[in-house]
Amino acid sequence: MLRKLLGGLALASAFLPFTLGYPSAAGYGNGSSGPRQFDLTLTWEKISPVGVSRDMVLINGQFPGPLLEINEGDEVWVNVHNKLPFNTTMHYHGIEMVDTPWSDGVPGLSQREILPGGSFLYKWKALQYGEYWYHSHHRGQIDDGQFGPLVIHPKKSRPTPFGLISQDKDTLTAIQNAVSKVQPLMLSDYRNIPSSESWDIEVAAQMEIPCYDSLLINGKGKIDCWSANKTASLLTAQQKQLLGAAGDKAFTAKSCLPKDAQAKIIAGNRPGINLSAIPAEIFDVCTPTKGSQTVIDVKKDDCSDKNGTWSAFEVVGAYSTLTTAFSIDELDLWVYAVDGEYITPQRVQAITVTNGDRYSFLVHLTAFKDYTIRHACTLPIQLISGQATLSYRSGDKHSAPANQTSKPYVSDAGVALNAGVVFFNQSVQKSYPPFPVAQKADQTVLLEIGNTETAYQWALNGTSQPMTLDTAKPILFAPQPNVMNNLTITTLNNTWVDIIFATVQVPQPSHPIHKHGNKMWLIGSGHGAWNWSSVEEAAKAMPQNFNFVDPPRRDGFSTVDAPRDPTWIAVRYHVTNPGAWMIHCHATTHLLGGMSMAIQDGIDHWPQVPSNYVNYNA
Ligand SMILES: [Cu+2]
Repeated sequence: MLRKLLGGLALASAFLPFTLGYPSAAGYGNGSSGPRQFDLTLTWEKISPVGVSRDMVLINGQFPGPLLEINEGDEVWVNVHNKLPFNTTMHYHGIEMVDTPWSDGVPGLSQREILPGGSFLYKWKALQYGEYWYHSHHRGQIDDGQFGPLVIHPKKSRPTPFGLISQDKDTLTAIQNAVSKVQPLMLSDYRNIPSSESWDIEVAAQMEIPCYDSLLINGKGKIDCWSANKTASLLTAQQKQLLGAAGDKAFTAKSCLPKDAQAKIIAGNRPGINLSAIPAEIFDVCTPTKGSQTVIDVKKDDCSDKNGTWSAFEVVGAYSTLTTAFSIDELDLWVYAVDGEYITPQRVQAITVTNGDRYSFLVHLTAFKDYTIRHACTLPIQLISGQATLSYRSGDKHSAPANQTSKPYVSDAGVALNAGVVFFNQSVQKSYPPFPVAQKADQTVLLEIGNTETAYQWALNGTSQPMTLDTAKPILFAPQPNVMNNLTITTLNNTWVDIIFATVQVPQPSHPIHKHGNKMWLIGSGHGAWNWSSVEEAAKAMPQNFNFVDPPRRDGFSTVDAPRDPTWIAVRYHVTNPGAWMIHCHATTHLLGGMSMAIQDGIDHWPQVPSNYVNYNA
């Protein structure tokens, strides 16, 4: 087994820069003279990420899945083998799938489900560069561990922003070497039961159950039960206010907002809520474990300059529900790419990471010691944190004093510990090189987001997507020209589209909205009701709320948290990639609860779907 594994790694490294630490998938074919190919075998097995056994999805025997390393320009084939006891699909998050929309991995939109025992060959071309991830797009399987990182190494001709970090030649060489060995940091929230069980509890309780057992980094963590005193000392003003409004005094033993407060305030005290259907383990009973911790070793090597060593990381928000503050003690983070694309670097000490986000950053290590990597929940519903270790040595593992404690920048409540701590600021995120946006749109779509029948059912525009979509004939195989309704948006090729996400129900949490098929620009956001017929009209009335010059560009944007009054965001995109794409909230239970729509982009230019995809499981 070991020999086989090493053989695979050696083969991979013959063609690609070998990423130390995080295991790469043993791909074959080098992508230029033939397709770059991977096999991903999914199995359902008992493992213990936090020291307690549960069934999880393993990908090629590991959780999280192996790193897929690809070069820009490669033809990519990913053959997914489903040895799980249930149906599944695989989605390549942020990959635009130009001319191959049938490989996007969304059941009912682009493919039929992969049945147990079946395989599906995803074929696409790597026309982008940067850091991405792949994950199940079926039910709550992300929460069962079906995800892994994906890196596309850029062509040499790509302009890079590293000259804005340093102009020293040796430093730039070290930075380039570090970026070619970028290491994934998969951040996830973890519960000790399968996602299907969580969903059954939600349905029985008629409300969501957002309280987690652990926060993991690269699949490792522990169950850390804080004392009542520690939890009380970390409560934020908003958390105290929520407790007070519900008539509660304290967070639970798992440091969660109690379930009765969730029912009263978050779930709006809707009729039908049944708190007795929620097992005590979900909110109230905390049993600590030792668990395990990810250690990332960095040595002085070809990423070193005269002052220290550069190391590059890709943070992936593989969360189910939570949003966190990510930081590494004592280290500045040079954020150089967001959702895979270069930006003008921002030098920060912390990054807010939500579901689906990717941030690529460099650190410059100058002192040999252990640095704690942290993520701590910033949502009001729970106080929880997770850690890993970044261990910097001169080369000999024992050459530095072990177990020196580093000093945190951010607390276990996700709060900056001193005034010098700067968070990454998306509102001033600039594409590098600049990527201009159109000044006017051809089509405006207004979506009013909120709950529908129950507190666990959600909609982007008044109608929850039924779960029967999973087994429906894929929309890509049966286009519906001119259809515009609560579950479908239709656009024409080479047009510009504005989508306004307006919160009409308050209180309303922030929703991480992800679009498949292309990136979008966040051209505006604000508080108050959206009462305009177009962005143009709104921008005339409140120009300070809009940016048409250099707005941030990503494949996902979060709506503005609306605790009391309505809020809105406006995104703009260019239809250049015809196909059936999903737009949805990336919080697992919101997607499960129906918070998705289909976009038939460029329906006047849809490609012919190859017959083997049309006929798959037909
Ligand atoms: Cu959501």
